Amino acid sequence: MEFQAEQLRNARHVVVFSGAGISAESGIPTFRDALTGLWENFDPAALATAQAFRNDPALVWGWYEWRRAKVLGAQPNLAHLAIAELARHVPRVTVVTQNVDDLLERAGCHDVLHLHGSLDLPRCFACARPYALGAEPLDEPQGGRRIEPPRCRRCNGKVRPGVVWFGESLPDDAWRKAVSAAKDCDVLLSIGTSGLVQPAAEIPRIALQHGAQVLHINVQPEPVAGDREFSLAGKAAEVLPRLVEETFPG
Ligand code: BV8
Ligand code: ZN
Repeated sequence: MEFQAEQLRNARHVVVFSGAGISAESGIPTFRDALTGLWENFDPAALATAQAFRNDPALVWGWYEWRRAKVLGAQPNLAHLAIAELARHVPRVTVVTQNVDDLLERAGCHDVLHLHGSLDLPRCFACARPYALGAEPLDEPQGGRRIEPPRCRRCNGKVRPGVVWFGESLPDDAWRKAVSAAKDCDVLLSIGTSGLVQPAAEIPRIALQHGAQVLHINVQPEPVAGDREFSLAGKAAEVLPRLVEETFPG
């Protein structure tokens, strides 16, 4: 059974849940593409953790600055833009992302819930004071180059990336809002995520449990169960604009 466009057309509240796959066509490698993924030279368990930062702050800060430079040099793609367009037609759209880039905001999405933080909000590792990044990152270093983290103006502590590392809890506010939206929505679009990382991966399941239709958009066909879960295989920047155009023509 195919996902029907009118399910989206008649929706009162849609949740859009995104992962690294939605930024792939903006040139930001996902975590799963072993050969080209962000983690090609690094083991996620080794770098995206507070322990890694304690062990080698310059390596971890350098990795995130490399990623932040990639995002600054990237543009939102047609998938990001299609979500902003969808929000102009559906009475209520809640955008929830696992991504730490700002491409959804730059595409015109508002109140994006970042479950795993953001590259643009670094803070002091010691006293948590927010740190204002310079306008331009260092020119793009080769991935993996060490860059000494800046120091906190208040306590001289090392500045850390504003992301949620493995073993760290998700921001309370974003998590609570995401769960509440998943419980309330009529349709949840899950876009470009492997669904491996917990507890974020629970969001589509919560929506399904509360009666929503769930549509997975992924280059890999997703295994689906029951009569309210669907999968559309293809690239987000191709499938999503077509779905929005078919649902809200003209
Ligand atoms: C917590 C920020 C506890 C950092 C990230 C064992 C079993 C289960 C769970 C655990 C376990 N051991 C540990 C855990 C918990 C752990 C976890 O889930 N580990 C996993 C690896 C098993 N989770 C945590 O630690 C979380 N915290 O549990 O806290 C706690 C509780 C109370 C008090 C204290 C502590 C925190 C997890 C957050 C980690 N931070 N990001 C950074 O970015 O560096 S996760 C990071 O990886 C991303 O944010 C994202 O969430 C994840 C990657 O997943 P995706 O986004 O799905 O991307 P991926 O590359 O995997 O997939 C891309 C998909 O797109 C693919 O399916 C591909 O087919 C598709 N695709 C590709 N191109 C396209 C496309 N689709 C469409 N179009 C395309 N063009
Ligand atoms: Zn400080």
